[in-house]
Amino acid sequence: MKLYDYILSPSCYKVRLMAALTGVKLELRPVDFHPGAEHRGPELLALNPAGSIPILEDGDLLLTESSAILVYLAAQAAPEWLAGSKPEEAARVQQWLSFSGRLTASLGGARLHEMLLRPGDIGALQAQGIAALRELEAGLFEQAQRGKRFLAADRPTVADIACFPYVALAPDGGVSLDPYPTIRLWSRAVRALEGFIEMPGIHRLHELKPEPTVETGDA
Ligand SMILES: N[C@@H](CCC(=O)N[C@@H](CS)C(=O)NCC(=O)O)C(=O)O
Repeated sequence: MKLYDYILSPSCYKVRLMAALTGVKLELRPVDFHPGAEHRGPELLALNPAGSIPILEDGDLLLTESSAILVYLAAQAAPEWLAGSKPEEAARVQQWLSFSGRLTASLGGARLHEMLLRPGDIGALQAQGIAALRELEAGLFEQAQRGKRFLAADRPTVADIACFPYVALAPDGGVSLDPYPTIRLWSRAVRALEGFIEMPGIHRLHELKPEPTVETGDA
């Protein structure tokens, strides 16, 4: 399988991470995203008219959209990363896959603005990012109250991988993760997964600081 990839792209990293966690071997085809904007050149636009990466080729199959690619890799190599047969779990996986697009637009947009000087209303992007992080914190907190450490189940699914990178890199866009203890716990759980790989700015769990405490209330 060939991945059109850029090392600093969180969306491409989702695919590299999923492949590493599920033992899928990828051939990486580096894209000159910056400064070359190769993803907007004729060769890549012919593959993905949306002008974005990642793009995955597997024989005759061409896939765009990171969430679809995650589902494809999991279905091929590790179906336990997909939703199981429980209707609520299936719905939650879809909910967070869809939600991950908001993280890309808000936190990802703020990061592009801060790192690559992309034009945009940084205040609005950060405010949308913070609103999304609050939702994520609430969702994970509810899961914690049910004794579950991940977004859709008590095991990681494609939904966690879809949401994780832009959250972990939020500080690159000037958005702090300090107010979100449940998100930080979840991030630790993801970074501690067997087979986890890093990207610049996201490190595997090796620090020994005490875990943040989360009050789960009496209810
Ligand atoms: N919905 C797409 C979005 C991916 C995305 O935003 N990729 C970025 C790189 S991290 C990109 O190619 N952006 C195009 C651009 O900013 O010009 C997906 O999930 O695959």
